Amino acid sequence: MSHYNAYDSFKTKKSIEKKQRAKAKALGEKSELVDDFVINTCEEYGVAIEVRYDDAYILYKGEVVIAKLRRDINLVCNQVVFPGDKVDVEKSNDTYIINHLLKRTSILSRIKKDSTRLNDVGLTKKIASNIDLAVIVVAAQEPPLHPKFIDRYLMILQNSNIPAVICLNKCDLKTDEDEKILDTYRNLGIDVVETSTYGNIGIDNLKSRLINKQAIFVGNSGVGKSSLTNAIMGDNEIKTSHVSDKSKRGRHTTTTSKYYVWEENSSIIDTPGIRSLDVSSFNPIEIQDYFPEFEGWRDKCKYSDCIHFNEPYDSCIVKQGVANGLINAERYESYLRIMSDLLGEKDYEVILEEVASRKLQKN
Ligand SMILES: Nc1nc2c(ncn2[C@@H]2O[C@H](COP(=O)(O)OP(=O)(O)OP(=O)(O)O)[C@@H](O)[C@H]2O)c(=O)[nH]1
Ligand SMILES: [Mg+2]
Ligand SMILES: [Zn+2]
Repeated sequence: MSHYNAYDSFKTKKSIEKKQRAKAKALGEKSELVDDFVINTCEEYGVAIEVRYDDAYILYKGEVVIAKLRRDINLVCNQVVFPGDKVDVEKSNDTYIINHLLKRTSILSRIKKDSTRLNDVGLTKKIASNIDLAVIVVAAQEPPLHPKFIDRYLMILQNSNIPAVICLNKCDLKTDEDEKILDTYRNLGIDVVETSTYGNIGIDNLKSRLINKQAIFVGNSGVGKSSLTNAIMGDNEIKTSHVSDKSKRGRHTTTTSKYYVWEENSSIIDTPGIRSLDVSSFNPIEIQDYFPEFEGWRDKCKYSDCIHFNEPYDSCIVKQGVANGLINAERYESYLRIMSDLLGEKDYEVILEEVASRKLQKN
């Protein structure tokens, strides 16, 4: 890139906005729910612990009952009710009916790429409701720890207004490299807990974060979400499986999200591992808001609308901050990857190389 052209930047931004609008339209959810379905309170509610197509398993008055959506809601149950949802159920004859849904405090959703469609429009997949705390579970070594997954989870959670902690499981395998990555997040003020289900290390510490909360475990397959749920539940009822030897990838053992109560008022939703996290519904211009370490630098860039991507090094204080070691280079790499995904420009490596070469010149 030889020079910076303000008009090019303007054009890029216009095209970003256009793309975003089209996507938002395509993603727009139809509100087929009848008006009186969502209510504020009810006398005694049940909590959805698992939803399979048309059946919701509801924890109600101390036992698990199978319930169906009330007739006039013309949707499949798993499109309407998610683990963690509070519902007003009624027994009629031998079956339970979900008459109302209690207003949610939060909903965790992600965009799922729809491979059956030719365009790149994703589908919003809702994962769980009423979450007080999300635990981003990662593992030392198996599968390898990559900041890019953590960063994307942090974005999605922050966007859903859900507080997050990071749990490094398999700390029995921890390396210095893993420690360095964790330090980056500790320095950002994020709570990091280390655990090993082998030898019961750090489990009480993790429990202290989860007490009196409806929490969710998210993270890639094979990191040990179900093993941790087992360790907290104190039994071995949940299926877990070995990470495959060759690829060090998990095997997607858990297939649906499930809700477990481990203490009065304290529950965990164990979720299936996901391979990639799509952040395509985010506005590229706002991605920097999810990188608090850019603050204090980003407003000093030469162009007030700098996105710290294609702008020249000399005009971008964020790039200079990375080269000078003031901003963590791995986090900046995550930022560039996300930006290049969103902008459809694949050459983020060129940008990285340039910043790294400036670093060399300096030394
Ligand atoms: N070394 C080590 N291995 C562990 C630890 N915790 C779990 N594992 C192993 O990691 C593998 C995967 O564990 P799971 O609990 O099934 O992982 P998961 O995150 O639930 O995976 P999905 O359900 O596929 O998303 C199993 O072989 C566990 O025995 C740990 O603390 N240390
Ligand atoms: Mg699992
Ligand atoms: Zn900049």
